[in-house]
Amino acid sequence: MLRVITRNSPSTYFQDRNGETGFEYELVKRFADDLGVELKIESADNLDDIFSSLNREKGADLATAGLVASPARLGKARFSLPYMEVTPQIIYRQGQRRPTRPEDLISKRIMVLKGSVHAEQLANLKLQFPELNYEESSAVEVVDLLRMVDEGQIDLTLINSNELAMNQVYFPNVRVAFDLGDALNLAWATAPGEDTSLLDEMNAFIERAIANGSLQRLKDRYYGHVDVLGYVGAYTFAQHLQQRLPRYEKYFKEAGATHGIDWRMLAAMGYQESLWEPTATSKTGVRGLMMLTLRTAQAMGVSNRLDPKQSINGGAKYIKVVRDQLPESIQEPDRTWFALAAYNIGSGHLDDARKLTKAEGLDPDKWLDVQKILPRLSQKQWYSKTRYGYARGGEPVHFVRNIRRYYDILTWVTQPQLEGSQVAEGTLHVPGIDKRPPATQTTPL
Ligand code: BLG
Repeated sequence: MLRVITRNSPSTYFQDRNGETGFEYELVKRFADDLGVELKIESADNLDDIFSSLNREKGADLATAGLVASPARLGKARFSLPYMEVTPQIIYRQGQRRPTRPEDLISKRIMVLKGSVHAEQLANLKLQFPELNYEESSAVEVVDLLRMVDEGQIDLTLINSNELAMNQVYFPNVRVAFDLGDALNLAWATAPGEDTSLLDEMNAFIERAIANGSLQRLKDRYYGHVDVLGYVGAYTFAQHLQQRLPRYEKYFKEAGATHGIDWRMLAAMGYQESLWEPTATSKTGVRGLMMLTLRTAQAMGVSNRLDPKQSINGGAKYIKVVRDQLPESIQEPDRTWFALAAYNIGSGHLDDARKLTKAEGLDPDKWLDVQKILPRLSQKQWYSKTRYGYARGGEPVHFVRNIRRYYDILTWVTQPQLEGSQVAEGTLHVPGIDKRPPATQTTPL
């Protein structure tokens, strides 16, 4: 058995509707699987407890918690090869004056995690600027620090860039003031000692995960939304999540329940289509929160496309129609991505793209293959050979990619939902804080 100690937070380890998850958790789970041993996860309340567990008889074998291999920690643990590079960042609240250099931290209310490298950094800075004051707390997590900045309870905090990337979507008011110091490396930790067998295995695993690309894929999955949204997009999304989504959440849930679709998938579609704006209109005259064409709206019984309730219900009905038209050979989760593509480009064009995919020797039932071919629908040499002709084939590729990201974010920030159960309104939460047991797994559509 591999006993692992970690922290309960969005970037490390938390429960979602499918059970245990989180970047650090998934990485260490693969390590345990490779070793062929059972994984036992324990979560510590604070950083000091992590290191004392490693050093205790019958404590954890390994710690993974976004830990920086800092010199001050070398007596308490041995560190693996690094698996991620991060930058320490001073975080402030938008609307306040932006600090730009270390001197600007003087006479601000600053809080960091007790026992963190950030506390070490501030202690060093205090040698240079004795007037600098800061608090260290072992009662909070990084998400609490960000919330306190977001709500104005403290002025500043110091956290790692990956933590901000993961949490920006929950806290619309927090911004990076400046990077404090050089990039740092995150690593796994194990107890000090002579025996290097576990450490050797850890290092070999990390080397393999780097070489075979699996580490990068995991990073993309957890941090990739930042690439799609960008930082501006991430905090805009956070603002819209607080200001716009609550107005329509009820309709998404109702339509989801009526048509048997995860409401967060509908909400993700609505965000991609209109940024949750019921009066949105595209250049092509497609309108409303779910961007229905006139023809589709009529077919779905929508009389007023600008009415958000009707639009959402029409969109839900339509995605179900196009999903049901797909051949049985397309299985989940690809079935969901194909249904989204059909929603955007139409079933006929999607079928054309699948035929071109097959002709290319690729698999017409796999989204990964079909998305490569879809852009050809806008090139004459290809579309002239198809039944339905020209289409903006690149659009559904972005469409699906973005919706998948929005859906991921929405599943993090909403309560686990049991299919068909009533969920209270305004249920946005931060994973890792809500400790309710996860719901049973449902497919998104
Ligand atoms: C979709 C329709 C499909 C239709 C395709 O266009 O609209 N979907 C909906 O109305 C929900 O029914 O398929 S067809 O009926 O089989 O032809 C193809 O015409 C909408 C798309 C079009 C797109 N947004 C939903 O995703 C859009 O507005 N594109 C224009 C973007 S821009 O403003 O010009 O940049």
